[in-house]
Amino acid sequence: MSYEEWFREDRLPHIFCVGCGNGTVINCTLSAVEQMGWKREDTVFVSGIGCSSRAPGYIMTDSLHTTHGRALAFATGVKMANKDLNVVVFTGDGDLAAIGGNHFIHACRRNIDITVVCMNNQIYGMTGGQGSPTTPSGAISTTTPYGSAEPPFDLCELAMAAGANYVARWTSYHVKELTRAVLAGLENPGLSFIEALVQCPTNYGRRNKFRQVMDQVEYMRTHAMLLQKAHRLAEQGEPVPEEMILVGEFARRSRPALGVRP
Ligand SMILES: Cc1ncc(C[n+]2csc(CCOP(=O)(O)OP(=O)(O)O)c2C)c(N)n1
Repeated sequence: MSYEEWFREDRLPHIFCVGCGNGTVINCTLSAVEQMGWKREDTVFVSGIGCSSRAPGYIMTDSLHTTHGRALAFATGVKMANKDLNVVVFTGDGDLAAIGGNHFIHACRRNIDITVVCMNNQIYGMTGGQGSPTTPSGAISTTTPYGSAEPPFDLCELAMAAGANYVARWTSYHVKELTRAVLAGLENPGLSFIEALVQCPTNYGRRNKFRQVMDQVEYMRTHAMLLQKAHRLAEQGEPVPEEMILVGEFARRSRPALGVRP
């Protein structure tokens, strides 16, 4: 229940649908922030536009709810203006990887000392379920009524290739692992990218044969494969089934970073 110290109860009721996974990610992040011992007055949450980007509104710190896709640009400005601030970005897959894709790769390249938590529901949630850059091939959305014909981005591979210091992926099922990953990201200087796959029962689940909220959570549980296991399989020449969700720590390194406290 550590979120309570940071939670703006006066903002209830929140806008998330019943069964949405975003609350879990907010809770995991606040739990990690609390373990860091950060003070509210030194901590800033920044977001773009989308369901996930509403997260900072429920947190008791100064925050920026910015324009669609531009969260990382604003966060970069905040951090470069005052390196003493702890800066955490909440973003969605559309916000981060579609309209904000360019900001994403350059923030990773610059390796700005901020932590980015992406709630990846694999769809444009807020605008009614259009396909996003992470919509799986074959998945149904309002813009891909016959199944997406495109391959999705792997956000973690992208962040790693672009230069982020810390990269990890978990899901809203993996509460403890996700919290630990956010904590590691907060501790590690440079850009930390944590992808959290989340269920979106309203706009993704009901179109993709997840009739109940728990069906999608169960899917994430049963289809998560530890990165180490995938590497082991690859070494043995065994293919990793395409539908598996690789989870774990993709990168933890110490490239030179921008905005680190002197
Ligand atoms: C410049 C601009 N283009 C489009 C929109 C409309 N818009 C609002 S939210 C959104 C997509 C949100 O998807 P995602 O970032 O995946 O977040 P989610 O709602 O799924 O959490 C879009 C396209 C906008 N607000 N501004």
